Amino acid sequence: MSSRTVIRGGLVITASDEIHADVLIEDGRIAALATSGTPAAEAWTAERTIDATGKYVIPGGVDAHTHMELPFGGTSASDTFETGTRAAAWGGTTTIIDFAVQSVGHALREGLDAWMAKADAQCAIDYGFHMIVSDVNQETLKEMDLLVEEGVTSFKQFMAYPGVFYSDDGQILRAMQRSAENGGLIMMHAENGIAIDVLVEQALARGETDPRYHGEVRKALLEAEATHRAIRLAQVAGAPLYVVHVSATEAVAELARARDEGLNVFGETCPQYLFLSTDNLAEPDFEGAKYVCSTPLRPKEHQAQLWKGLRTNDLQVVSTDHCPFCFTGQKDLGRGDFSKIPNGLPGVENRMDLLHQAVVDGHISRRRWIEIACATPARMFGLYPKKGTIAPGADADVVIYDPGAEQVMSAETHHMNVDYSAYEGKRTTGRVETVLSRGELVITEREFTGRAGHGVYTPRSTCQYLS
Ligand code: DUC
Ligand code: ZN
Ligand code: ZN
Ligand code: ZN
Repeated sequence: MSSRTVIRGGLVITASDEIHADVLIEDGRIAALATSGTPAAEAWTAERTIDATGKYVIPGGVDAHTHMELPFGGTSASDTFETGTRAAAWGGTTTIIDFAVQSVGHALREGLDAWMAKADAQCAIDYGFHMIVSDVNQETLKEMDLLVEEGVTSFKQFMAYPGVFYSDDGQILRAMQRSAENGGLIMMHAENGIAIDVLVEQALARGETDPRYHGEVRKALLEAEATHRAIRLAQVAGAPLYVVHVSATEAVAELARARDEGLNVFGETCPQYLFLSTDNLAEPDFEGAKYVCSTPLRPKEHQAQLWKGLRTNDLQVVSTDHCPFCFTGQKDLGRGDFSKIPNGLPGVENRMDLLHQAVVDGHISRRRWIEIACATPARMFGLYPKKGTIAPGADADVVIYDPGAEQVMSAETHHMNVDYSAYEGKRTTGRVETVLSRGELVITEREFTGRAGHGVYTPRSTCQYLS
């Protein structure tokens, strides 16, 4: 039995177009678009009609960087796949790509199976996985080939966190060489963790224990140095590179130079680096702990360069690095020692709205909003055009967005399972009204109508900027 929905009268915005069109959805996919009011559109019949007059009709967001339930620093990120994907839907995101973690001494497969089990039957929206490679060895390298064939086509490595996720330059080079052969994409956490650990030790010895020192020891120069090194290792390996959570002006400059040289180097930044700064880290009474993440927040001056990078395409993607820890009971672990504050910020629910606010503020255009939040992450990680656009054949992952609605971000009203908002009290213009995932209503006029288990695991092809 076929089921049809038609969305009438909205402004359909994709990365490439803005058109006043009706959208016909059939059996979970976009069936057709037709200019509103024309006989072609008027002729459609459907079981369900959604009036989008005065609203935007946009592709569901693709958040290519989340950490539901991530074990970190003796605790675990507070959003489960159930709560985190529900919050994502509230925020207009219909696909996440989370990170399965390989433990040192164990196979990639074990990590992937464990994360598949955590997510299975829990998610409100579709999801995929990248694989965190913590232990590069001959077996791991062989497993990478198999995972690429199966649809886990991207691998995160860490130049930070010695003793936990850390890879040395040799391990990085080997994984990059492998990805050059198998089509995988290496995602790099670019910070010189060995040098940072020395600075952490010295800061603590001086009695510098407050959250703001987290930002001081994790220096922009050490992000830039690692970014440079990752780029050159990738160049030697003949592999593409995607640098995650870029926060420093100096790191953007490294990416821009590499791209000018014609290298396949890509960069992601996150809303926290665009909207927050070291001023937040310096908030008194340990409140700064709410803003401890890595890479760290930077002085405000860095924001202009990040916006510019997004406009000039030296940065291509905005993901959240959503990794929430409650202020009470989790961030707390680092009272008296900033290095014990679990790293990460909540944000999966806020990304689409914050980037729409950036449209309102004149930082980016509407189409660029959709490009950096939907289309490019889908193409980068092999999900396009199934995800990331509104076009015949695409999954009907669609958001009806009210561009004029005012809201105030707050822990009182958000849906993430965390006891604070990184954007508490921030006023934004624009709000998600209705969300469809493969044609099913997940949010209906600001009510959750989805269910855990609607979201399915979605295997991915290789990076579509390379083929
Ligand atoms: N950075 C964070 O802030 N959290 C989790 C891991 C990371 O690299
Ligand atoms: Zn094992
Ligand atoms: Zn990281
Ligand atoms: Zn991350």
